[in-house]
Amino acid sequence: MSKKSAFQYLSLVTLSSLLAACGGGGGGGGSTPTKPTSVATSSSAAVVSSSASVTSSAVTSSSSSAPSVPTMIKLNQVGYKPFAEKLAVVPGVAATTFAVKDANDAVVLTGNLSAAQTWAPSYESVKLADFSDLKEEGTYTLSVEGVQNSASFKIAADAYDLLNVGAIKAFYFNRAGIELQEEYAGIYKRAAGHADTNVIVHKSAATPARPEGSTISAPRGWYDAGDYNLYIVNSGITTYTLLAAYEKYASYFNSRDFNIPESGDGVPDLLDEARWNLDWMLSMQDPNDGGVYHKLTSKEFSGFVMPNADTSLRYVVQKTTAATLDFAAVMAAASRIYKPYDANLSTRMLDAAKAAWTWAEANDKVYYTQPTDIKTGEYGDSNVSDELAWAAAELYITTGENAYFADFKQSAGSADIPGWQNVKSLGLISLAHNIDSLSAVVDKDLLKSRLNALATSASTSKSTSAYGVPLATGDFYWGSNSGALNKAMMLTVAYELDNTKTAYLKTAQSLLDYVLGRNATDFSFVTGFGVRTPQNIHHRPSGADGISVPIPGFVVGGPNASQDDKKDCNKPYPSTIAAKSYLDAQCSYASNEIAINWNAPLVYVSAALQVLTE
Ligand SMILES: [Ca+2]
Ligand SMILES: [Ca+2]
Ligand SMILES: [Ca+2]
Repeated sequence: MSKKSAFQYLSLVTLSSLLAACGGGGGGGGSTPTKPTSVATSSSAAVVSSSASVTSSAVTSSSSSAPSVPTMIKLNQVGYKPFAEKLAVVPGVAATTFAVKDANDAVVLTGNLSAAQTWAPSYESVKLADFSDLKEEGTYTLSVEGVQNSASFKIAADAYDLLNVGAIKAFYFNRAGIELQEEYAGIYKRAAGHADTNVIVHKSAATPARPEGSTISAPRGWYDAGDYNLYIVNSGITTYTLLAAYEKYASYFNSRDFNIPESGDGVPDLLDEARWNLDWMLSMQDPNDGGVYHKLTSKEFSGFVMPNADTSLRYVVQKTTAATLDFAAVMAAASRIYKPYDANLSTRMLDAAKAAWTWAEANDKVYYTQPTDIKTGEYGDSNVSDELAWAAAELYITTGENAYFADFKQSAGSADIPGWQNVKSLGLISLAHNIDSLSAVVDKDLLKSRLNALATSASTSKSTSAYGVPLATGDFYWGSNSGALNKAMMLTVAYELDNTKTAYLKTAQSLLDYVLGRNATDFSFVTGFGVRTPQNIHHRPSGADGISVPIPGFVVGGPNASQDDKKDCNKPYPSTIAAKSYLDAQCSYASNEIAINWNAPLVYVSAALQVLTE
């Protein structure tokens, strides 16, 4: 693919009408994409997990040659709020000043570049331009003598409104068991797939009440990622993150209309979208004992076909402690959040959470073991102390019963960046969000100090980084973009507890900027949002729908230093360097897949920065 064709993007005007009935002003324009439609071929790549937390061996330059100088100015391609910190990464050329020009090519701001510095993850020599002083709304470019002008970017009061809608609408596009109608899906309308009303109980999940080969009904839910399977563990952190965004920013979301089938029904659309998956999760609990099946899956990954063309048999597989505790945590949180809208549902969710908790107490070390006839994602986890802690925190907050909190073990460990396998800090988020109603059993000072320690460390890392982002070479693992966004989420949580710590907000902003273009690949990693965005995502509907432009609103996994898909990809990565290990090809499930747990923190962070920054 030529570099030029990679710049093709979906018209934001089209995007705006597609995503929301009354979304934010789109602005901008776009060329009509002409990239050939990707051919829907079968790819049975043995993806171990679509979002594995892989500890990568950092790929670093082994030579003693000088760092490379990038060719482009890198900045957030979507835009900035007027009072946000605004940084651009500039190639390490001789120039010492920069200028920002408005849409009429008039210079509106000039400033000095920082000294050149090498960013270890990309092994590049770069300078930083700080144009935070520019606060006027408008469309601009940044220029430096000797290099190409930056992509145009905007400063706008509604900078992240449309991005937030897009990130949420991606969940609608990944709904199982529903036809996507043109009214809501535009050109991405499609037939329903995977009704899942006759799901087979796999022998690994068999019980006397539900023997092997019997069937259950478990409809709805979101497809996990680029594949069509559904996994409770990954659904747990994902659904929670959306609910947490709502719990913290309810007044923001209450005024939003996402143009989904449930718009206008009196329930906030974010809660409607989350409900689609919560209904599925509820059906994954065995009512006979409270245990929760680990996943609903076909035996192997399907080819790159549309949902309705995948008619393979579907199974529920093995109840596990991790799945059951994640379920307990999510249902406990959902119970308090849906209470104002549906008291009966709220009660049902809390009862389900308690039944799950009871099962997990009696089955506290049932780890997932992939049956030999099942080849799809594992989401295995042999440490469930963090799942126990998270469920304990949510049950405590919702019920007010102090006894639950003992299992949170507040004095142990430190705050860290959550991921599907490591969820204790999700409990910290809920405790922070509910800090005004916590009983004395919680040490609030300790809660704050833990979050402050994490946020201070990230902010220090950002302040010394050549790219102005708190990311080191070791952060470029499979799904690295979600690591960046989850870090940003934790920073906003810490900032909410102490809004004198403006560095936390700036550091969160830097991570969103990173995902949206201030990175070593020149891509904005969210489909449809930015000037240069992923075109060939590893996502079955986008691969099979006959439409050249991928479905918008999905964040891709991003640079992955270990390049775990090299053996399955006939195209080479552009570089072996960690922060450049990104390949915009459908075969690249290890850098260019999408996943619900990667999109969820984009929802949270885009809402938080929209609300918290003037
Ligand atoms: Ca609604
Ligand atoms: Ca765990
Ligand atoms: Ca497509």
